[in-house]
Amino acid sequence: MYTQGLLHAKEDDRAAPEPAGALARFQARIDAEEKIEPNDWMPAAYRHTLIRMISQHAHSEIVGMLPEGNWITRAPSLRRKAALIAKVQDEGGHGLYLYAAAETLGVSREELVEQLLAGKAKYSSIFNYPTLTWADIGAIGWLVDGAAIMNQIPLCRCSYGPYARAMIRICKEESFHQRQGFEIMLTLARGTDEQKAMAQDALERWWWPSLMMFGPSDAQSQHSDASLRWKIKRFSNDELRQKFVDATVPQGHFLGLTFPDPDLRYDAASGHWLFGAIDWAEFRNVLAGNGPCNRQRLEQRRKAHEDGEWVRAAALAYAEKRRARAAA
Ligand code: BYC
Repeated sequence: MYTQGLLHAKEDDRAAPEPAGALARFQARIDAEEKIEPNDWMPAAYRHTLIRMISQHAHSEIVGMLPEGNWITRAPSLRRKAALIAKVQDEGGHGLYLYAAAETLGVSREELVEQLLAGKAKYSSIFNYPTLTWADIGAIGWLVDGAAIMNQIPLCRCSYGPYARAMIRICKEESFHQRQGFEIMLTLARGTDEQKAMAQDALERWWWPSLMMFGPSDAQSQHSDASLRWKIKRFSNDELRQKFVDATVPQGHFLGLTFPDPDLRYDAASGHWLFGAIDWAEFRNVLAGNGPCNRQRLEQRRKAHEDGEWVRAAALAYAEKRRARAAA
């Protein structure tokens, strides 16, 4: 519904020449920290970068509901169950705001969902790993939501208005998610030996995939230069990864847990925690569709989409009935 009037963006117009002087004026607005709004002129490549990023982000929220949804029926108490249901529901809401933000750029939600279900769209690598124990729900909140916040707080200052505004609310909710995850880890870490071992095992399995969430190293990142110039991104992938490591390692030590990285050490000269080499072959493999859960995640999304067909049909019929009644 947000795409009306913006349908020109549907063709791939990146090769078309930009109007004379428009590019310089656009960059001057960006440099002056003005927000770009849906009906403003923007270079085709800027529009396409945003559609790519916002849609990947929306898909990540929607697929991200699956690994945690898997534990709703097995949460260890009513309080934990209520918090987990609310968190998963928040993620569905984030997906909706983000699809709506993408629609302001001239692409429809139906089209984006079709791309996801056809296996043509990317979503965050992290959601292709399994949730084997209850401690994984703690580790996801603490590490995955923690990494997401580190990446997403700067997106509240993104140059594209609708994305920046959507991110403000999303970040507030993500920070609650991060705290509930840390609290689960704290409870387990202070629990029985078995519970502590469960927390340690979850940290070992989620640590490296969480570092991969920030994307390839700066040397390998194809899109960072343009996105930084356009102030879509405010920090590079490696800068954000380092901020995350610096914030998270002391939290892990507070929990009394050990990071699965023999090279992890504090460097007093730079004030940073230095970490070992990331296994980029594993990252590429997950992106290529061969992670532990890629196939299962897509199958579950396709089934959920088919099961929801009657809801979409009923909502459309209801809207049509209201429209007809209003017109009568
Ligand atoms: N997984 O040139 P680069 C969440 C792709 S959290 C999969 O550096 P860019 C949540 C990248 O798309 C996660 N693909 O790209 C948390 C590109 O491929 P294409 C969602 C990845 O855009 C908790 C290629 O690799 N957050 O939602 O400058 C609970 C080269 O990368 C990944 C967002 O999406 C990855 N980890 O930087 C529930 C935030 N990393 O498109 C939900 C917004 C890279 O050329 N997005 N790729 O085929 C961003 O900040 C940036 O897009 C990224 C990548 C930092 C992810």
